[in-house]
Amino acid sequence: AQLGGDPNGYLTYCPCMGRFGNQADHFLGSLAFAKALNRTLILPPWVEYRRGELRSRQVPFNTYFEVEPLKEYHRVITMADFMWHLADDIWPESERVSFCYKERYSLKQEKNDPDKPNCHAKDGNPFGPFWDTFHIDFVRSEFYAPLHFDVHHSNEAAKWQAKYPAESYPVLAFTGAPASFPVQLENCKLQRYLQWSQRYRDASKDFIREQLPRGAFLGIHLRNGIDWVRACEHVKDSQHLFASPQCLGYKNERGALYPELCMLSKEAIIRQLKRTIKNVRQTQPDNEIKSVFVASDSNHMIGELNTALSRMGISVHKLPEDDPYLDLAILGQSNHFIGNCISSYSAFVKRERDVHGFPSYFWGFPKE
Ligand code: GFB
Repeated sequence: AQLGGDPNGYLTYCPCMGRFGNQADHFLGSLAFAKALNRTLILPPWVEYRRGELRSRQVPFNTYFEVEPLKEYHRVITMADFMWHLADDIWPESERVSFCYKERYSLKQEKNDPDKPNCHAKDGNPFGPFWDTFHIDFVRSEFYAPLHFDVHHSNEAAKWQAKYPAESYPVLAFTGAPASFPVQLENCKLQRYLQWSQRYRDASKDFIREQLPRGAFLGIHLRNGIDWVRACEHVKDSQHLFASPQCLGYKNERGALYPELCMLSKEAIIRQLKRTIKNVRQTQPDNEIKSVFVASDSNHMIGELNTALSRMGISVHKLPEDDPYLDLAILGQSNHFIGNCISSYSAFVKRERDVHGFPSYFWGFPKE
Protein backbone atom coordinates (compact mmCIF):
# COMPACT_ATOMS: atom_id res chain seq x y z
CA ALA A 1 0.00 0.00 0.00
CA GLN A 2 0.87 3.67 -0.14
CA LEU A 3 3.49 5.32 2.01
CA GLY A 4 2.18 6.12 5.48
CA GLY A 5 -1.39 5.65 4.37
CA ASP A 6 -4.16 3.35 5.52
CA PRO A 7 -4.06 0.22 3.33
CA ASN A 8 -7.78 -0.22 4.00
CA GLY A 9 -8.54 3.05 2.27
CA TYR A 10 -10.41 6.23 3.16
CA LEU A 11 -13.90 7.61 3.03
CA THR A 12 -15.16 11.16 2.97
CA TYR A 13 -18.21 13.20 1.99
CA CYS A 14 -19.65 16.67 1.65
CA PRO A 15 -22.00 17.64 4.52
CA CYS A 16 -24.08 19.20 1.81
CA MET A 17 -27.50 18.90 3.43
CA GLY A 18 -28.91 21.19 6.09
CA ARG A 19 -27.30 23.20 8.81
CA PHE A 20 -25.45 22.06 11.89
CA GLY A 21 -28.02 19.75 13.48
CA ASN A 22 -28.53 17.89 10.21
CA GLN A 23 -24.80 17.70 9.59
CA ALA A 24 -24.18 16.32 13.07
CA ASP A 25 -26.76 13.56 12.55
CA HIS A 26 -25.07 12.75 9.25
CA PHE A 27 -21.67 12.79 10.85
CA LEU A 28 -22.56 10.09 13.38
CA GLY A 29 -23.94 7.88 10.63
CA SER A 30 -20.90 8.44 8.41
CA LEU A 31 -18.59 7.59 11.28
CA ALA A 32 -20.40 4.28 11.84
CA PHE A 33 -20.34 3.63 8.10
CA ALA A 34 -16.58 4.25 7.84
CA LYS A 35 -16.01 1.88 10.73
CA ALA A 36 -18.17 -0.83 9.18
CA LEU A 37 -16.22 -0.53 5.91
CA ASN A 38 -12.98 -0.39 7.92
CA ARG A 39 -11.85 2.74 6.07
CA THR A 40 -10.32 5.78 7.74
CA LEU A 41 -12.87 8.61 7.89
CA ILE A 42 -11.57 11.87 6.46
CA LEU A 43 -13.28 14.44 8.70
CA PRO A 44 -14.93 17.01 6.44
CA PRO A 45 -15.18 20.63 7.50
CA TRP A 46 -18.59 21.84 8.71
CA VAL A 47 -20.55 23.76 6.11
CA GLU A 48 -21.97 27.10 7.21
CA TYR A 49 -24.20 29.65 5.58
CA ARG A 50 -24.06 33.35 6.33
CA ARG A 51 -26.80 35.73 5.44
CA GLY A 52 -25.98 37.64 2.29
CA GLU A 53 -23.20 35.30 1.18
CA LEU A 54 -23.61 33.28 -2.00
CA ARG A 55 -21.00 30.65 -1.16
CA SER A 56 -20.97 28.42 1.89
CA ARG A 57 -18.10 28.66 4.33
CA GLN A 58 -16.18 25.59 5.37
CA VAL A 59 -15.08 25.52 9.00
CA PRO A 60 -12.40 22.99 10.00
CA PHE A 61 -13.83 20.03 11.86
CA ASN A 62 -11.58 20.63 14.87
CA THR A 63 -12.69 24.23 15.37
CA TYR A 64 -15.66 22.79 17.24
CA PHE A 65 -14.67 19.25 18.17
CA GLU A 66 -11.63 17.32 19.30
CA VAL A 67 -10.15 14.82 16.88
CA GLU A 68 -8.43 12.55 19.43
CA PRO A 69 -11.52 11.15 21.25
CA LEU A 70 -12.97 10.01 17.92
CA LYS A 71 -9.96 7.73 17.51
CA GLU A 72 -11.12 5.66 20.46
CA TYR A 73 -13.93 4.56 18.20
CA HIS A 74 -12.35 4.53 14.76
CA ARG A 75 -9.48 5.84 12.62
CA VAL A 76 -10.02 9.44 11.48
CA ILE A 77 -7.94 12.23 9.93
CA THR A 78 -8.91 15.84 9.23
CA MET A 79 -9.45 16.72 5.60
CA ALA A 80 -6.67 19.30 5.82
CA ASP A 81 -4.16 16.72 7.09
CA PHE A 82 -5.20 14.22 4.48
CA MET A 83 -5.05 16.69 1.61
CA TRP A 84 -1.75 18.30 2.58
CA HIS A 85 0.14 15.18 3.64
CA LEU A 86 -1.34 12.12 1.97
CA ALA A 87 -3.46 13.02 -1.05
CA ASP A 88 -0.57 13.39 -3.53
CA ASP A 89 0.43 9.77 -2.93
CA ILE A 90 -2.87 8.14 -2.14
CA TRP A 91 -5.39 10.13 -4.13
CA PRO A 92 -3.67 11.74 -7.13
CA GLU A 93 -5.75 14.16 -9.16
CA SER A 94 -6.21 11.65 -11.96
CA GLU A 95 -7.92 9.19 -9.60
CA ARG A 96 -10.51 11.39 -7.91
CA VAL A 97 -13.86 9.71 -8.35
CA SER A 98 -17.08 11.10 -6.89
CA PHE A 99 -19.66 8.67 -5.55
CA CYS A 100 -23.41 9.14 -5.71
CA TYR A 101 -26.36 6.75 -5.63
CA LYS A 102 -27.37 7.40 -9.21
CA GLU A 103 -26.98 10.05 -11.85
CA ARG A 104 -27.55 13.59 -10.56
CA TYR A 105 -28.52 16.20 -13.09
CA SER A 106 -26.59 19.39 -13.37
CA LEU A 107 -28.43 22.62 -12.66
CA LYS A 108 -27.57 23.75 -16.16
CA GLN A 109 -27.98 20.45 -17.93
CA GLU A 110 -30.97 19.42 -19.99
CA LYS A 111 -32.30 15.98 -19.17
CA ASN A 112 -31.51 14.73 -22.68
CA ASP A 113 -28.01 16.17 -22.62
CA PRO A 114 -25.55 13.90 -24.46
CA ASP A 115 -23.14 14.34 -21.51
CA LYS A 116 -22.15 11.14 -19.80
CA PRO A 117 -24.13 10.41 -16.62
CA ASN A 118 -22.43 12.26 -13.81
CA CYS A 119 -22.68 12.97 -10.07
CA HIS A 120 -22.12 16.69 -10.72
CA ALA A 121 -20.56 16.67 -7.28
CA LYS A 122 -19.48 20.30 -7.50
CA ASP A 123 -22.60 21.73 -9.00
CA GLY A 124 -24.21 24.54 -7.03
CA ASN A 125 -23.78 25.69 -3.45
CA PRO A 126 -22.51 24.26 -1.09
CA PHE A 127 -21.25 21.47 -3.40
CA GLY A 128 -18.74 23.53 -5.38
CA PRO A 129 -17.38 25.69 -2.55
CA PHE A 130 -17.01 22.62 -0.35
CA TRP A 131 -14.65 20.66 -2.62
CA ASP A 132 -12.95 23.86 -3.77
CA THR A 133 -11.78 24.42 -0.19
CA PHE A 134 -9.16 21.76 -0.87
CA HIS A 135 -8.97 22.23 -4.65
CA ILE A 136 -10.62 18.89 -5.28
CA ASP A 137 -11.91 18.14 -8.78
CA PHE A 138 -13.36 14.85 -9.92
CA VAL A 139 -12.37 13.06 -13.11
CA ARG A 140 -15.18 10.53 -13.03
CA SER A 141 -18.44 9.56 -11.28
CA GLU A 142 -19.38 6.25 -9.76
CA PHE A 143 -23.01 5.27 -9.14
CA TYR A 144 -23.22 2.88 -6.24
CA ALA A 145 -26.91 1.89 -6.46
CA PRO A 146 -28.32 -0.44 -5.16
CA LEU A 147 -25.84 -0.41 -2.26
CA HIS A 148 -26.94 1.58 0.79
CA PHE A 149 -25.67 2.73 4.19
CA ASP A 150 -27.58 0.68 6.71
CA VAL A 151 -24.72 -1.39 8.05
CA HIS A 152 -26.58 -2.35 11.23
CA HIS A 153 -29.30 -4.51 9.74
CA SER A 154 -27.57 -6.30 6.85
CA ASN A 155 -24.16 -7.37 5.59
CA GLU A 156 -23.99 -4.24 3.47
CA ALA A 157 -20.42 -3.44 4.53
CA ALA A 158 -19.12 -6.65 2.94
CA LYS A 159 -20.88 -5.73 -0.30
CA TRP A 160 -19.22 -2.33 -0.36
CA GLN A 161 -15.84 -3.91 0.29
CA ALA A 162 -16.33 -6.45 -2.48
CA LYS A 163 -17.49 -3.90 -5.03
CA TYR A 164 -15.02 -1.16 -4.07
CA PRO A 165 -11.76 -2.65 -2.79
CA ALA A 166 -9.26 -0.16 -1.37
CA GLU A 167 -6.59 -1.06 -3.96
CA SER A 168 -8.73 0.23 -6.81
CA TYR A 169 -10.71 2.79 -4.82
CA PRO A 170 -8.37 4.34 -2.24
CA VAL A 171 -10.91 7.07 -1.36
CA LEU A 172 -14.69 6.87 -1.47
CA ALA A 173 -15.70 10.52 -1.80
CA PHE A 174 -19.46 10.90 -1.46
CA THR A 175 -21.49 13.73 -2.96
CA GLY A 176 -23.60 13.77 0.22
CA ALA A 177 -23.24 12.08 3.60
CA PRO A 178 -23.34 8.26 3.53
CA ALA A 179 -25.86 8.31 6.34
CA SER A 180 -29.50 8.80 7.14
CA PHE A 181 -31.35 11.78 8.58
CA PRO A 182 -32.39 11.67 11.30
CA VAL A 183 -29.53 9.69 12.79
CA GLN A 184 -30.18 5.95 13.13
CA LEU A 185 -31.03 4.83 16.64
CA GLU A 186 -27.92 2.61 16.75
CA ASN A 187 -25.65 5.59 16.06
CA CYS A 188 -26.96 8.01 18.70
CA LYS A 189 -24.49 6.69 21.26
CA LEU A 190 -21.53 7.65 19.07
CA GLN A 191 -22.18 11.18 20.32
CA ARG A 192 -19.86 10.36 23.23
CA TYR A 193 -16.85 10.54 20.91
CA LEU A 194 -17.85 14.02 19.75
CA GLN A 195 -16.30 16.26 22.39
CA TRP A 196 -16.19 20.04 22.31
CA SER A 197 -12.87 21.66 21.50
CA GLN A 198 -10.95 23.39 24.28
CA ARG A 199 -12.13 26.75 22.98
CA TYR A 200 -15.82 25.86 23.40
CA ARG A 201 -15.29 24.04 26.68
CA ASP A 202 -13.59 27.13 28.08
CA ALA A 203 -16.07 29.62 26.63
CA SER A 204 -19.09 27.70 27.96
CA LYS A 205 -17.56 27.24 31.42
CA ASP A 206 -16.63 30.94 31.56
CA PHE A 207 -20.13 32.03 30.61
CA ILE A 208 -21.74 29.76 33.18
CA ARG A 209 -19.38 30.89 35.92
CA GLU A 210 -19.34 34.59 35.12
CA GLN A 211 -22.82 35.34 33.78
CA LEU A 212 -25.19 32.99 35.59
CA PRO A 213 -26.04 33.18 39.28
CA ARG A 214 -24.56 30.43 41.45
CA GLY A 215 -26.64 27.27 41.56
CA ALA A 216 -28.45 25.05 39.16
CA PHE A 217 -29.69 26.41 35.85
CA LEU A 218 -32.25 25.27 33.32
CA GLY A 219 -31.26 25.45 29.66
CA ILE A 220 -34.00 25.91 27.09
CA HIS A 221 -34.01 25.85 23.31
CA LEU A 222 -36.60 28.04 21.62
CA ARG A 223 -36.74 27.22 17.92
CA ASN A 224 -39.09 29.85 16.59
CA GLY A 225 -37.69 31.58 13.46
CA ILE A 226 -39.75 31.95 10.32
CA ASP A 227 -38.15 28.89 8.68
CA TRP A 228 -39.36 26.87 11.63
CA VAL A 229 -42.90 28.24 11.49
CA ARG A 230 -42.99 27.07 7.88
CA ALA A 231 -41.43 23.69 8.66
CA CYS A 232 -44.07 23.10 11.35
CA GLU A 233 -46.76 23.20 8.68
CA HIS A 234 -45.57 19.73 7.66
CA VAL A 235 -46.59 18.26 11.00
CA LYS A 236 -50.10 17.57 9.82
CA ASP A 237 -49.07 15.30 6.96
CA SER A 238 -46.15 13.40 8.51
CA GLN A 239 -45.51 10.48 10.83
CA HIS A 240 -42.16 11.96 11.68
CA LEU A 241 -40.56 15.31 11.11
CA PHE A 242 -36.78 15.84 11.34
CA ALA A 243 -35.64 14.72 14.80
CA SER A 244 -39.05 13.75 16.18
CA PRO A 245 -38.09 10.08 16.78
CA GLN A 246 -36.05 11.35 19.73
CA CYS A 247 -39.22 11.76 21.76
CA LEU A 248 -41.87 9.82 19.82
CA GLY A 249 -39.65 6.79 19.23
CA TYR A 250 -38.38 5.56 15.88
CA LYS A 251 -41.54 3.52 15.42
CA ASN A 252 -43.86 6.07 17.03
CA GLU A 253 -43.89 3.89 20.16
CA ARG A 254 -44.60 6.99 22.23
CA GLY A 255 -47.24 8.52 20.00
CA ALA A 256 -47.97 10.34 16.77
CA LEU A 257 -46.82 13.79 15.74
CA TYR A 258 -48.89 16.83 16.85
CA PRO A 259 -48.49 20.59 16.30
CA GLU A 260 -47.55 21.56 19.90
CA LEU A 261 -44.44 19.42 19.63
CA CYS A 262 -43.16 21.76 16.94
CA MET A 263 -44.28 25.09 18.32
CA LEU A 264 -45.91 26.05 21.62
CA SER A 265 -47.71 29.29 22.42
CA LYS A 266 -45.84 31.73 24.68
CA GLU A 267 -48.34 31.02 27.45
CA ALA A 268 -47.77 27.28 27.18
CA ILE A 269 -44.00 27.77 27.22
CA ILE A 270 -44.25 29.79 30.43
CA ARG A 271 -46.59 27.23 32.01
CA GLN A 272 -44.23 24.37 31.22
CA LEU A 273 -41.24 26.34 32.50
CA LYS A 274 -42.92 27.09 35.84
CA ARG A 275 -44.07 23.50 36.16
CA THR A 276 -40.58 22.17 35.48
CA ILE A 277 -38.97 24.54 37.96
CA LYS A 278 -41.53 23.64 40.67
CA ASN A 279 -41.05 19.94 40.02
CA VAL A 280 -37.30 20.27 40.47
CA ARG A 281 -37.85 22.28 43.68
CA GLN A 282 -39.96 19.48 45.07
CA THR A 283 -37.86 16.55 43.95
CA GLN A 284 -34.37 18.07 44.35
CA PRO A 285 -34.67 20.70 47.11
CA ASP A 286 -30.87 20.82 47.48
CA ASN A 287 -30.32 21.76 43.88
CA GLU A 288 -32.90 24.46 43.15
CA ILE A 289 -32.96 26.06 39.71
CA LYS A 290 -31.70 29.65 40.08
CA SER A 291 -31.68 30.78 36.47
CA VAL A 292 -32.76 29.99 32.95
CA PHE A 293 -30.42 30.08 29.96
CA VAL A 294 -32.20 30.67 26.66
CA ALA A 295 -30.83 29.60 23.28
CA SER A 296 -32.81 30.61 20.23
CA ASP A 297 -32.47 31.15 16.51
CA SER A 298 -34.88 34.06 16.69
CA ASN A 299 -36.96 35.18 19.68
CA HIS A 300 -35.40 34.55 23.10
CA MET A 301 -38.47 35.93 24.93
CA ILE A 302 -36.15 37.40 27.57
CA GLY A 303 -38.59 40.12 28.67
CA GLU A 304 -41.62 37.86 28.94
CA LEU A 305 -39.69 35.14 30.70
CA ASN A 306 -38.07 37.50 33.20
CA THR A 307 -41.47 38.96 34.03
CA ALA A 308 -43.00 35.52 34.43
CA LEU A 309 -40.21 34.04 36.55
CA SER A 310 -38.97 36.94 38.67
CA ARG A 311 -41.49 36.13 41.44
CA MET A 312 -39.88 32.72 41.71
CA GLY A 313 -36.51 34.44 42.16
CA ILE A 314 -35.24 33.27 38.80
CA SER A 315 -33.29 35.33 36.28
CA VAL A 316 -33.24 34.71 32.54
CA HIS A 317 -30.10 34.93 30.40
CA LYS A 318 -28.80 34.64 26.86
CA LEU A 319 -25.50 35.10 25.06
CA PRO A 320 -24.62 38.71 24.23
CA GLU A 321 -24.00 37.71 20.62
CA ASP A 322 -25.45 35.00 18.40
CA ASP A 323 -23.28 31.88 18.56
CA PRO A 324 -25.02 28.60 17.71
CA TYR A 325 -22.08 26.50 18.88
CA LEU A 326 -21.61 28.21 22.21
CA ASP A 327 -25.37 27.96 22.79
CA LEU A 328 -25.10 24.20 22.21
CA ALA A 329 -22.08 23.78 24.48
CA ILE A 330 -23.87 25.63 27.31
CA LEU A 331 -27.14 23.73 26.86
CA GLY A 332 -25.14 20.52 27.11
CA GLN A 333 -24.01 21.48 30.59
CA SER A 334 -27.22 22.80 32.11
CA ASN A 335 -28.66 20.93 35.09
CA HIS A 336 -31.96 20.53 33.27
CA PHE A 337 -32.87 21.02 29.63
CA ILE A 338 -36.07 21.58 27.69
CA GLY A 339 -35.62 21.15 23.95
CA ASN A 340 -37.69 21.01 20.80
CA CYS A 341 -38.37 17.38 19.91
CA ILE A 342 -38.54 18.07 16.19
CA SER A 343 -35.34 20.10 15.96
CA SER A 344 -32.09 18.31 15.16
CA TYR A 345 -30.31 21.18 16.90
CA SER A 346 -32.09 20.21 20.13
CA ALA A 347 -31.32 16.58 19.35
CA PHE A 348 -27.60 17.28 19.46
CA VAL A 349 -27.99 18.61 23.00
CA LYS A 350 -30.19 15.70 24.06
CA ARG A 351 -27.69 13.08 22.83
CA GLU A 352 -24.78 14.83 24.52
CA ARG A 353 -26.70 15.01 27.79
CA ASP A 354 -27.68 11.35 27.55
CA VAL A 355 -23.98 10.49 27.39
CA HIS A 356 -23.48 12.27 30.74
CA GLY A 357 -26.72 11.07 32.29
CA PHE A 358 -28.15 14.62 32.45
CA PRO A 359 -31.95 14.94 32.25
CA SER A 360 -33.75 16.37 29.20
CA TYR A 361 -37.40 17.19 28.48
CA PHE A 362 -39.28 18.43 25.43
CA TRP A 363 -41.71 21.27 24.83
CA GLY A 364 -45.28 20.04 24.71
CA PHE A 365 -44.30 16.46 25.51
CA PRO A 366 -45.98 14.31 26.62
CA LYS A 367 -49.16 15.55 25.02
CA GLU A 368 -51.48 17.30 27.46
O1 GFB B 1 -29.18 22.87 13.15
P1 GFB B 1 -30.34 22.72 12.28
O2 GFB B 1 -30.21 21.76 11.16
O3 GFB B 1 -31.55 22.36 13.24
O4 GFB B 1 -30.66 24.13 11.65
P2 GFB B 1 -33.12 22.14 13.02
C1 GFB B 1 -31.04 25.19 12.47
C2 GFB B 1 -29.96 26.28 12.52
O5 GFB B 1 -30.58 27.45 13.08
C3 GFB B 1 -28.80 25.94 13.46
C4 GFB B 1 -29.72 28.06 14.01
O6 GFB B 1 -27.77 25.22 12.85
C5 GFB B 1 -28.38 27.33 13.92
O7 GFB B 1 -27.58 27.96 12.95
N1 GFB B 1 -30.26 27.86 15.36
C6 GFB B 1 -31.27 27.04 15.75
C7 GFB B 1 -29.79 28.46 16.46
N2 GFB B 1 -31.46 27.12 17.08
C8 GFB B 1 -30.54 27.99 17.55
C9 GFB B 1 -30.23 28.48 18.85
O8 GFB B 1 -30.81 28.11 19.86
N3 GFB B 1 -29.20 29.36 18.93
C10 GFB B 1 -28.52 29.80 17.84
N4 GFB B 1 -27.54 30.68 18.03
N5 GFB B 1 -28.79 29.36 16.59
C11 GFB B 1 -34.28 22.35 10.68
C12 GFB B 1 -33.52 21.47 9.75
O9 GFB B 1 -33.43 22.86 11.66
O10 GFB B 1 -34.86 23.46 10.08
C13 GFB B 1 -34.24 21.21 8.48
O11 GFB B 1 -33.38 20.21 10.34
C14 GFB B 1 -34.97 22.43 7.93
O12 GFB B 1 -33.30 20.75 7.53
C15 GFB B 1 -35.73 23.15 9.03
O13 GFB B 1 -34.05 23.31 7.34
C16 GFB B 1 -36.43 24.39 8.56
O14 GFB B 1 -33.43 20.69 12.91
O15 GFB B 1 -33.77 22.90 14.12
